[in-house]
Amino acid sequence: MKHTSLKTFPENFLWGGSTSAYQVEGAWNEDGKGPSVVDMANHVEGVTDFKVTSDHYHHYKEDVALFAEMGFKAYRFSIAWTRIFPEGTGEVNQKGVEFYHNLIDEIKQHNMEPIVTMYHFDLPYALQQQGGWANRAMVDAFEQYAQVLFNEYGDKVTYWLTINEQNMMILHGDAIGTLDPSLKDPKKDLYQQNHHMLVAQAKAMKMCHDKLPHAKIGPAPNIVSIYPATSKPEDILAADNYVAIRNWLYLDMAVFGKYNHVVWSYLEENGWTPVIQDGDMEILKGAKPDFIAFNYYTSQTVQESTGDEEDKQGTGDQHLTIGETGVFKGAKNQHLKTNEFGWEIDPVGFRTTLRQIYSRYGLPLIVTETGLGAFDKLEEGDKVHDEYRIDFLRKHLEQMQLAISDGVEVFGFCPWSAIDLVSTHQGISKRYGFIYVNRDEFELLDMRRIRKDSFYWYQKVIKTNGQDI
Ligand code: BGP
Repeated sequence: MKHTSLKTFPENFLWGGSTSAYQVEGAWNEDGKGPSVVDMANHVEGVTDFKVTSDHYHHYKEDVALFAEMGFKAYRFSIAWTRIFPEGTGEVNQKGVEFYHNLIDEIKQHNMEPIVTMYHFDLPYALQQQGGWANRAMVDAFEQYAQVLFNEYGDKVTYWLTINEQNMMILHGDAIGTLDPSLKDPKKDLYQQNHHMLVAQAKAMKMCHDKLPHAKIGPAPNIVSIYPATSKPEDILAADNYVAIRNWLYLDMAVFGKYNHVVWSYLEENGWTPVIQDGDMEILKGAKPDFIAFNYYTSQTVQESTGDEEDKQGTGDQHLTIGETGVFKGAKNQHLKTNEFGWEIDPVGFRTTLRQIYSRYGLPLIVTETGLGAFDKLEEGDKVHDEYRIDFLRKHLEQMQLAISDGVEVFGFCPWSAIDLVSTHQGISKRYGFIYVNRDEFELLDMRRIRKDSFYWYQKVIKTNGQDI
């Protein structure tokens, strides 16, 4: 649909940027922090681990000042569960609690809104050793953790995100480093984990509303449009299967408190239905998010499953499609270009995604991640000419404005990432930030912060509230 006049970005729109604790903070074992599953995972050969990353733990004041200079209205970051509870439960680590007080205060002093992700991939390793999310006790552990966060930071934080990309942890935990390699029947285990995460999320949303009437809370899955490879009805059905398994399972539960029927029958068919305790469905129905946060990097295209091993081919990357025999098969979209890592670039798909989520749930939306990973080059005179990133973000913003003009309610945009950080499995050289961090894969160099060209571009975008993109 064409618009002759575009709606402008709303007043008080939350322009910002995102990070996650384990990818940006470093200080992985400082001030009492316990190890998380990503600290203990085997790291991909040839790329850095998560021990130092961008050392934001020690540079947070400087970094927050740079975000403020860009004009950020909001900064989305995550709290490392293992700083608060080094063992996942039990004794609170006061130094960890203090760090996030300092960070939040710093953000607020610069007139930015803190947007807090409670859990972004970094499950305490101690909990993993007790069975991780497959263990029902995790629901209580998360509740206890949520309680501490709401008690400590509740009067300073308005926007809470429960779990980052729960769907990617379930579908691509091997790539991200959250999958327990010792699992004997991973799919069955994963859908049990999924159920426990959904119950834990529902309890956290309810607790947030009970304790903090002014606060708003929502889930933060990765949601993207799924295209059929052709108009062949079987391809369309395959896309319908995948969209339910990848997207709607998570949001139907968060918003409506029910299992998506297509997914439920798929779980039954495979013998993967989770154990549901008495009272779980009431808990799930009784919690309502105030908004939906979502991450979008690329659309995905699928076709009919051919029923052979070829269906399952894929790289294990969280943004590339792996098929499932009898359900769908990943396909290449001939109309899209890819980035240096093979991810298809699809700004129009971003508009479609925004429309689809809003039509289905009717809740306000905030984009908590999108962005372009690239091998940036630091040039003479401390310059980083990342016009490819500007181009990516500009095209996505144009489409977001079109979606707003289509009537979609969007209240914020926090691309990935506010500053360079370590990718889930492709190292620090896969950079996303507006700010360059001077280190290499294995050499830390001076870690100085350098404003990229995209920094100045985004500054102008924010200053004009998206009029000049
Ligand atoms: C999302 C995650 C982020 C982030 C991003 C980019 O799936 O929520 O943590 O890392 O993808 O992916 P990658 O780091 O693999 O390039």
